[in-house]
Amino acid sequence: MGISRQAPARAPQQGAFLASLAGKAHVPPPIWLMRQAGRYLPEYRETRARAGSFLDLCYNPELAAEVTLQPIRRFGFDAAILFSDILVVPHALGQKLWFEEGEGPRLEPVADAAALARLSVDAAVPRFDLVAETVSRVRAGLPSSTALIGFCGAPWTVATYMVAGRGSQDQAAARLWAYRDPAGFAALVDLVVEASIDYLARQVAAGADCLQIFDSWSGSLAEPEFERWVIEPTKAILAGLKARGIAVPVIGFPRGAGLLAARYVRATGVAGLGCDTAMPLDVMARDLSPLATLQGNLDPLLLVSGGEALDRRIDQILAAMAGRPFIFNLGHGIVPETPPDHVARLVALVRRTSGA
Ligand code: 1CP
Repeated sequence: MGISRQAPARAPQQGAFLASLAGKAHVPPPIWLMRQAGRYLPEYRETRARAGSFLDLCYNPELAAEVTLQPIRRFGFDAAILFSDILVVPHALGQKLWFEEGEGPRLEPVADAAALARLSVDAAVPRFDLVAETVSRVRAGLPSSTALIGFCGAPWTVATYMVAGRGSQDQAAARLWAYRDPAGFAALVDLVVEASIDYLARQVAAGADCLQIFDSWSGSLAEPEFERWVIEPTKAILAGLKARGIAVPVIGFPRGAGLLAARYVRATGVAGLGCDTAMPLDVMARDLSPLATLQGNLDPLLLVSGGEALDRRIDQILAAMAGRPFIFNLGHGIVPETPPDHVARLVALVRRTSGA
């Protein structure tokens, strides 16, 4: 598990997040939330309105750094995550991308080799550099014990959007292309792998302490396709980073992978596993300890509904993971309806842990 378990470069000031990722059972466990910067925060909505469009915000280093820092100031999370989007990679490669207000992303679909040939990693550099500038601004504004997470979408998940031109429930367009023309689809995935290595390497050079790879749609693949389109490309990204001398820990988030998540960890060498809401943390921990640190997996909707049920679940998760390296998080991204007060309560309850 070579590259991902080495001591991070920032070791002398290492905070709880990087210690947990390196395999230490920290009490209380560190906490951050996927999509912790976003529409549930009034200060985000204000900055977003100033930026213009969502993409303008992603490519504005000053404002993107500001929204990255907002949830850190408000809640004191143990890690900040770069504010950007997984679809910045296809956009930087040259694919047309826009966000329909209230609906989500739209792209001009890539459906064949000719469309693929119009995309290039060289073209992506200026936009990748803007994101890297955001990373260095965030690092400069963060306490040294707060980790900074860089990220990208996993090639499979990014490809599902590139091929369908939008989000879809079944990822049918990409699955069909992969079945009908595996070599053609592999060319698309290889391009995303290459671009992602470059993108992540720039984020690390600019100050990211850790990387997360979001594979939100890995659960739509059968076992052989999961091997080919989830595990292999993720392995290739980790190998590419290692070849560039990059040793920061990587967290994989193969959402919906179920039983295949353990194989994913063993095959890719990720230091951390983001667990979705359905994953039984204690079972997974017994299987994977001490290979990887688990992260997760509170239901984002429980954070919306709150009350005693939320308090109870927080305690159950803490109890299941007591004595093991663990990073508290949600099982998927925070939703816009989340009351900020509930987030504050979550952080307070997790930090109250004595380790008993
Ligand atoms: O109007 C707005 O403000 C846009 C909403 C929004 C936000 C806040 C989008 C559009 N993206 C983001 C930021 C974002 N996206 C981050 C920032 C860091 C953070 O605070 O966590 C990250 C890590 C992402 C990752 C992302 N984007 C994923 C993977 C994680 C997941 O949620 O599964 C995916 C699938 C996307 C695509 C995307 N971007 C935006 C939306 C609404 C979507 C989902 C589209 C869909 O499938 O319907």
